[in-house]
Amino acid sequence: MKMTFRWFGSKSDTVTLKQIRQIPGMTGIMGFLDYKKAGEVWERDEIKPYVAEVHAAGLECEVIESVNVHEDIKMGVPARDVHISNYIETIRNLAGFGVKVIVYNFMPVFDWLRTDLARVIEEDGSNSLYFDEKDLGTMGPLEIVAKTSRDSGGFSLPGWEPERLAELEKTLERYKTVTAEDLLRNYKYFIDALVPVCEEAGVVMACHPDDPAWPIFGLPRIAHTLEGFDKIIALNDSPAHSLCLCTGSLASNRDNDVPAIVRHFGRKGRVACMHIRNVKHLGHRHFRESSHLSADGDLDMYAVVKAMSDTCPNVYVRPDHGRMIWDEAGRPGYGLYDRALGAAYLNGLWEAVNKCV
Ligand code: DNO
Repeated sequence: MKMTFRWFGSKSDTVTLKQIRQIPGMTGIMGFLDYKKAGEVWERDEIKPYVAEVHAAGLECEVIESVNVHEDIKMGVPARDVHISNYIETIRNLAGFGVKVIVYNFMPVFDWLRTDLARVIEEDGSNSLYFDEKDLGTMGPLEIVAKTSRDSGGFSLPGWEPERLAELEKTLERYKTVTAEDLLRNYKYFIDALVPVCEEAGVVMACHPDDPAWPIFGLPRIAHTLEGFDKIIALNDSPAHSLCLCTGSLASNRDNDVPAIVRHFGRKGRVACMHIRNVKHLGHRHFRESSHLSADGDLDMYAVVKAMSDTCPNVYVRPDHGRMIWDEAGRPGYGLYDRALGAAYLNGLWEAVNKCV
């Protein structure tokens, strides 16, 4: 396990590289140029200073999350070829600076979705990301976007990049004729084009699950169950076509047995990285994000870490979303304190699992 921490860059993150470096066991970051639009090339002279800054802090920059996929690629329209060739150039550029894994997702329009970004947890006064399908009520996609950006506290939210949402109405309209089968076919076209370049450059593509783990607003979504990921993995046999298993996204759907999913794809050699966090179910399609501790949520973190240790011990890991605790103000889900506690807890589980054989 290589323990990493998501970092949004010194202009955009409330957390510093020095703070990250001081978390026990931290080896590197999962990096992001948060101003890049889907479809744009990440230029070498943009990547270089970012990576140099991370290295200067004594950390590695072997994982990038995310290089977002342009909607034209997901929709399968002719303009996709330009975006795919830009994506390929980005892969080559990142590889030139030592990047080994690129995390992305194939969710139409929306990345992750919550109905509250700071729901207070009554027991201890902390707050965390929260979802209740009932709260969507009559809220349509446009309203949820407006609410999320209002509630973001002025921080850019990964997956909610303004340009992605600027043409929301038009994009939603264009998706009306795209089925889950079309999405899978378009995915194959995309991944088949990338794989030869990845193999040559030594880069692995890691697909992140849909979050929450079911279709929303009638949009097709294909990456939220073991069976769905089996179909995705079958699109291309190369180990360069891999997964980023996010335990919290998968566990939002109670039908998903997360440790079993980790074992299934770990054994196939198709887990490149993991996001680890816990969720607490409060009803049907109703949950909040909890601390990482097994006892605080519904996921058995020991079982997750054991599955990882047994089947994919060399994965990159990051403690995913934390609660806001100790009066920290920051990007929802991405403060320092609770994620640092999560890392320490996961390190402890890792040590115990590996000594107790
Ligand atoms: C949310 C993140 C996601 C993730 C992307 C990967 O906090 O886990 O935005 O980075 O889905 O492409």
